[in-house]
Amino acid sequence: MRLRTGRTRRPDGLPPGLAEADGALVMGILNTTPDSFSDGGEHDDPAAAIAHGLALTAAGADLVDVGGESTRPGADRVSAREELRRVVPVIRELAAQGVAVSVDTMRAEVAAASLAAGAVIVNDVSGGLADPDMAALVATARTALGGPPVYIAMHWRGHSDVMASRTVYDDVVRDVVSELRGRIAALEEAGIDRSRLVADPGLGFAKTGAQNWDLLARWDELAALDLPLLLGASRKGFLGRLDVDRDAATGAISAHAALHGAWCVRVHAVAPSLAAVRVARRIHEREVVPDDGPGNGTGAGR
Ligand code: PMM
Repeated sequence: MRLRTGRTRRPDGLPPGLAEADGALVMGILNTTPDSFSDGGEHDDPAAAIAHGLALTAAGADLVDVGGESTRPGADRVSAREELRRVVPVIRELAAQGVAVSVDTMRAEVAAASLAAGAVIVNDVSGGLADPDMAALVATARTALGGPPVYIAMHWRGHSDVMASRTVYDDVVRDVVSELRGRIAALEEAGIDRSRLVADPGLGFAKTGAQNWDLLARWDELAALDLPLLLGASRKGFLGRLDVDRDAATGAISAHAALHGAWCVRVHAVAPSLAAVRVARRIHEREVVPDDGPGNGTGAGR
């Protein structure tokens, strides 16, 4: 069986160290919200959020994704002012400490302030649909690295209040790919260089559980977008139905994504996904593990 549909594609505009990294990256999730999917309320004071961001990095996250607005189904929107208050001080401090930061926002105003505070990636779950000013901002903004930011465009069909009612597709994978293609074309038209773009199928956003599994199973069709791919499965509801630990299930999905050439996995718990991407990297490299004597390195001599 051929596991990979191609080499891992990665965007331009990443900090040194991540630009040339081989295999999938791990993005740690830092929600500074009182009401997110799974970690809401844990990091809504800046000091606690900064400490958690540093802990994600210490655990091996390559990037930290800072979000100030919950996208949980049914969630209300927060004001731009509140979103700015939540994310900017956290991004400023993490970036000052050398962390590669992305900002999870649908607002151009928040993206601009976050890039000025040191973020290098804009992660927009609406793919530019929620704010008509987003694409132009990303096209013209410059990060502290000197160039335009990386822009993650996720497949999206509407805000949290309506997305559960927008799960009708002819064929979910074909429709998601075609809707993403439309977005990518519009973003390029607005001046964003294709080399900075990352696509994301948006698991759980206007998708049923079965549709999420279809998107995972038909990875080759996502890869045909010919862009770096990010996957956000972490702790989402469809994993709960497996009746296993959701972080362990997330790690298994990270292995699937990394083996198929994903650029990045977005996760709450770093350790299971770090293990997954390292295993995938070894398989891809077909590397001979240095001989550490008889046995398998567990010290059991088996
Ligand atoms: N999922 C959530 C938030 N942001 N961003 C991207 N690019 N992809 C995702 O799948 C995604 C995201 C919702 O999950 P959370 O509330 O646990 O962060």
